[in-house]
Amino acid sequence: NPDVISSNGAQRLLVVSNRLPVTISSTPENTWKYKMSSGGLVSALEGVRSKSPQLRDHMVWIGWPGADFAPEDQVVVQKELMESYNCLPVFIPDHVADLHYNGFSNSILWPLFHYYPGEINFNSEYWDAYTEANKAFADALVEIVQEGDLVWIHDYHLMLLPTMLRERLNAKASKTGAKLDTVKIGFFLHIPFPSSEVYRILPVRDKVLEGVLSADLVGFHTYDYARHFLSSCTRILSVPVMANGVEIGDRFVEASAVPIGIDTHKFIEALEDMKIQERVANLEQKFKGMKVLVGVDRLDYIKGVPQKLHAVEAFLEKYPEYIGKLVLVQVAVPSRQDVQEYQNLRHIVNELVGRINGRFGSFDYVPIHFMHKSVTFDELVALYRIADVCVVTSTRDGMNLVSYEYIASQKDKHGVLILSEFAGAAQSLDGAELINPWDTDDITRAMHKALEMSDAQRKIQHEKLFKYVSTYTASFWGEEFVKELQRVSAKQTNRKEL
Ligand code: GDG
Repeated sequence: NPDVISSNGAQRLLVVSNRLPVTISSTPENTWKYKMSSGGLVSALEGVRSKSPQLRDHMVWIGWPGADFAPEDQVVVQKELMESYNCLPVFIPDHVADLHYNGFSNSILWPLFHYYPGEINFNSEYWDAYTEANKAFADALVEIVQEGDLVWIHDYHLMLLPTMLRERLNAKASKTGAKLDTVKIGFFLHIPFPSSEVYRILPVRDKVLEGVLSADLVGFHTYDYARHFLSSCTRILSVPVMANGVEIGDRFVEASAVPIGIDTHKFIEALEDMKIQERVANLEQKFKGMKVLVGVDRLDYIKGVPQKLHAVEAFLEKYPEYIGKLVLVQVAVPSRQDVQEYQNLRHIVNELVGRINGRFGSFDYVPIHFMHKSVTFDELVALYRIADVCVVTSTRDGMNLVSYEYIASQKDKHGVLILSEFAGAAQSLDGAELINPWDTDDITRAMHKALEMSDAQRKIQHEKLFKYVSTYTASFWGEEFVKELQRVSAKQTNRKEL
């Protein structure tokens, strides 16, 4: 039972995600090296921490540390993570972690929730590992959760955790008399919640919903996802559902849209950085006289990279005057390479890039610059900055932060965003050119419109988008969710007292 933080009356926020935001490696001296990772969730929570004095220094992050460790190393790693990073590791045997992450999470829930039911291959070994990993989290949490804590659980890897935790807290409360019903649990889903007609394909559809329904607040990026979740609850569990939540016995589980954002400031500051400005000048020189389209995606089938490539091919066919004058710079970050579908996708994309470059390219002209690797943050910002158009063709995407980052990086430059109507971001980003990624003509039409758009029109559209992105930031999201959790918690308490 690690000494997390003594409760001195201040409310604590326990953030739970599958992966801790710290990478651990061993050194030749047999010690451990820790590196804090950056990312949307990390900056959102930094925002919550810096803006909520009440929660400052009272935030603990709980998650899997990325690998299993020998028992003697577990003790050291746990102590060092806790002391320096306020992180509590949940140790999971490697084979369970693999079947939980690559298996049930990424080979079943991920494809199904993104409307690819054909890709799922249900097996009970995956499900057992998913259950076991969620139990490991619940067992670790019940040791440290105290009266009045806020527990914020993230994403599809941990959908059974709210109920597993609640059951353990109830058992502990009846043994010790502690008022653990004052603990509030929030759950946020970063990916879409599919229509109930798709969701009900899942063989364990009832267990997964029941797993979530002990949360007090369930958050989604969009109202549609919240609505799909509520319809699934009525249809599958036959529980009474209202416009904003589900009634379970004497409890009300609120389902809300709390859309995420980015750390806009980080991108705007980067534009002032001399190193990045040099890189921008360098790239502008390289692509002089050309129009640049940019794409930045994990190489994942939901991101619609083949659809984007087909559209560029069709565009060059339809508008041959652009041959030699238009490039697509596509960063495709390797992702989940242990999963078969991702290997297949890589072959499809390689073949398409080769075909298009072979067909339209020359010694002096390469239409598709394809990078199957991740680039540094500086390089990413420089790329966003030089691009005339950013193209997002996800066939489904919880939100899509790349579109937000492009808008931030185009401050005062007014590049155009082409955005799939199937990305959550399409519901917030009024001013983007929305397209249906399954309709190649629609994408090529939008590309042509974006490339030919007048400066005045680009300015109008970009300024609207920029205002939104710099108002609804990552820290705004984090604060909103925590405030909402505190608010629904207060409602629950009042309800009980009535
Ligand atoms: C999930 C949901 C939802 C990408 N390549 C590089 C790089 N990136 C960074 C981007 C961006 C992030 O990765 C990708 O975020 P997205 O939101 O676009 O997509 P997912 O990874 O699928 O995230 C998604 C999100 O969760 C949050 O809730 O929006 O819908 O699927 O920040 O910049 N960063 C660097 N080099 C790269 O090569 N440095």
